[in-house]
Amino acid sequence: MDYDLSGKRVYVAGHKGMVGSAIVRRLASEGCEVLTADRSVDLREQAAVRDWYAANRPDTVVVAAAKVGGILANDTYPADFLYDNLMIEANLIEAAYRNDVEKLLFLGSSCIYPKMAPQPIPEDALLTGPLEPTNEWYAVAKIAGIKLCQAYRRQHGCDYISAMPTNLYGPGDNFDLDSSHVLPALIRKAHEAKEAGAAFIEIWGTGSPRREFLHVDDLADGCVFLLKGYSGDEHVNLGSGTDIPIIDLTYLVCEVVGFDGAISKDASKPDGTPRKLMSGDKIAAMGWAPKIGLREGIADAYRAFLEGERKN
Ligand code: GFB
Repeated sequence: MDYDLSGKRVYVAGHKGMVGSAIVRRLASEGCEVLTADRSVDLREQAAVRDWYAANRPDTVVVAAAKVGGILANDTYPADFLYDNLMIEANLIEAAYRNDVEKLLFLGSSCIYPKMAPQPIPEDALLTGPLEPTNEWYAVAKIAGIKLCQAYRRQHGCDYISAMPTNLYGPGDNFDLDSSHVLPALIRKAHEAKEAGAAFIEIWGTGSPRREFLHVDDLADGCVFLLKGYSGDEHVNLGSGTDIPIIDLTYLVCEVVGFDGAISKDASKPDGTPRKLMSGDKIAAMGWAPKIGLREGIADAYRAFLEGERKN
């Protein structure tokens, strides 16, 4: 039976982030009460999380809080990516159990899959091979989150589910060049080069890795779809169904931004996994599909970037 969100107290953990804020926007049409915790609640601290749950009594929880970053940040801060994410998810999931939360959605990442997984990657490729080294710390934490949901379901009958989003982008993204993912980095680089009349922009690695991108508003829609209609043990992939080489993505971003200079490659930076296109068959069979095309989505992300710049 479908889970009706109307009238529920829905806690969105990580509401200030790109993903959490998109989920809050999407929940506005569900007739529920959205709960958020301010920054004074350190989600890595068990007592703080337990106290917050006891005081606020959510019915439903979305675990969109995480320490996230692009390939270089993942590679540079392995302890932060592993420890922070383990603590955040363990505290949020355990406190949900203690406080009789009816339904919980945990968000992971497509980097949970083996580096050389078959493409498109089906859900059952999990734990079938070695991980990509640049992000294995983050991936291990996210795999632990999936397993926590399964363990609470198995031992205590909790309706905790997991979704694995592909590479995300959109309004609210991190545009800091050292810590961001590729798409916001390219938007910023192309924009600044256009403004400065520069001859070229530089991208990291060879440009040949392929990535799949999903606009965060599509992700939020998929999350609400799963919250309402999915109660299975296995995690569900949430992607756009197509991938693109980084070099082609760069051309597309330059076109949208209006920068027509050259593109150079910094081979000292890592490529990461060669390809991670997920299979969307499982969620498609349930009746969900993304709506926002890549070009349209990039234009939206660029608009959000310009708005942010104007505010600063
Ligand atoms: O988005 P990204 O940082 O993360 O990089 P991953 C994707 C690809 O774009 C890599 C290349 O091959 C990068 O080398 N790239 C080219 C750039 N230019 C740039 C640039 O200016 N900035 C960045 N950041 N990349 C992350 C994982 O992997 O994906 C996380 O580290 C998480 O754990 C996330 O899973 C979704 O796709 O390689």
